[in-house]
Amino acid sequence: MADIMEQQLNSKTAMELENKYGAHNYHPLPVVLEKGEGVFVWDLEGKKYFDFLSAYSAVNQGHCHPKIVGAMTAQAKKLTLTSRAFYNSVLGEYEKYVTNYFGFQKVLPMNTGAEAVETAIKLCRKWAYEKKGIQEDQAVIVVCDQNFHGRTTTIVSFSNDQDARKNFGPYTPGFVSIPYNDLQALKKALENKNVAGFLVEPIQGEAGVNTPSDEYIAGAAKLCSERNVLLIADEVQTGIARTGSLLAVCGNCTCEAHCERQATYTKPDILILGKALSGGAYPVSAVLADDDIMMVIKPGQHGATCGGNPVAGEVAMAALEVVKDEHLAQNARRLGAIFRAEMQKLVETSPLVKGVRGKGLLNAVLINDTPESATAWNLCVAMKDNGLLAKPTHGNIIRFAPPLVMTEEQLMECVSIIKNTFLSYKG
Ligand code: IF1
Repeated sequence: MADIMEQQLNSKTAMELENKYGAHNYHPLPVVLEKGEGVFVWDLEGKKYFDFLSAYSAVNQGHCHPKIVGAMTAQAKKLTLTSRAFYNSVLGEYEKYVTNYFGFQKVLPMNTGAEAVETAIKLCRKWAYEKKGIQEDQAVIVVCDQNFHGRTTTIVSFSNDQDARKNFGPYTPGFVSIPYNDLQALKKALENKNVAGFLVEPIQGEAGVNTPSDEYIAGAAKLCSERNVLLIADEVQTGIARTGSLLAVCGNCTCEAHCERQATYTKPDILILGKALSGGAYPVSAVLADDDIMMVIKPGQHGATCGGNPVAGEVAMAALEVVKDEHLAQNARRLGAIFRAEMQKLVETSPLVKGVRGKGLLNAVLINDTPESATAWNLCVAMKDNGLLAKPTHGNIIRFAPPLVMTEEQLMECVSIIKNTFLSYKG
């Protein structure tokens, strides 16, 4: 311990410590963050950056939002964890709040996004056997090519990303993968009477902000409903106002809280939330469904030590209040349109950029080079040096996803940093 304490902690020594003592399961951008506030983060040398990743859309409400941190610290001083062996004074209040907020009868509280996805898979299968009448162990769940739903063994079993799944077998059976944004492919897959559910991201984040047609989710819901198949929407990354509506399945609705007034809203049978459900302050995830689905889970059949803990409940209620109070969905919608328009100008002026896509403040710029090239990475390092943090996905795509509390003035400052970096890039 002495040598660590003797070393003056700076970015160099911090990276060396991670390299020496930590598993090498990530390849971070060479920056060591020590402080965060709103749209800004600071490294160990005090350099300030715009955060244009938001911890992969977990920090939608901005870093260390005082309302969220206040709720967390107040509860943490009272009671942090009881397990579900007993009731606690926060959980019922939180469950009522979050089910009303999103318009479902029940919630099953978990901690990480992957845990929530696993929960949804188990719920769908159990419903299939006990309600739909599919023969036990025969249930099939349809997923999409280029999906990302987490990193557990079952979830990577239906990934087609070799990095995510190779040498983690044997794999969990019971999944069929079809092309994304292809309703004919879904219709064909649903001819199999053993299909229990369709698990889909309304926008594929990791695949490079793969944005489907406006009709896709509603069309999928119709096909599923006609065949008594559960539509399972994974909104871990797209939810909580990120795409300019409360949920991406709200379509083009400008809602900020749950509503069914808008014709564009597609209510999934099972809704999966995570990340910004806590504003990035604490691991909180949730699976929402109505009674006819959720009540197939009986006491002792599913759960987790920390699922539904009182700190998570207070944090999530504060985080969702911030989304409404600060009109984050509207802000994401408005600023996202400005950002894509500005990036489109870069498409026309820079040979490095071949496209921009996204919705709300979940956007990506397609770099005009191969996925194997280091161009996107080098551009991110150059943007870092110019005070903006973003990270490539799938090699030649740069995801741009700032906290939704950003102002137009700050956005335009970031646009300038991005444009200046790209236009002065020498490769
Ligand atoms: C990492 C990716 C994004 C998700 C969706 C479930 C989960 C995620 C749609 C699981 C998590 C995170 C994982 C994080 C980086 C990030 C990510 F690059 F890995 F793929 F956002 F695109 N459903 N996505 O996006 O939630 O268990 O992580 O809480 O693995 O470094 P989790």
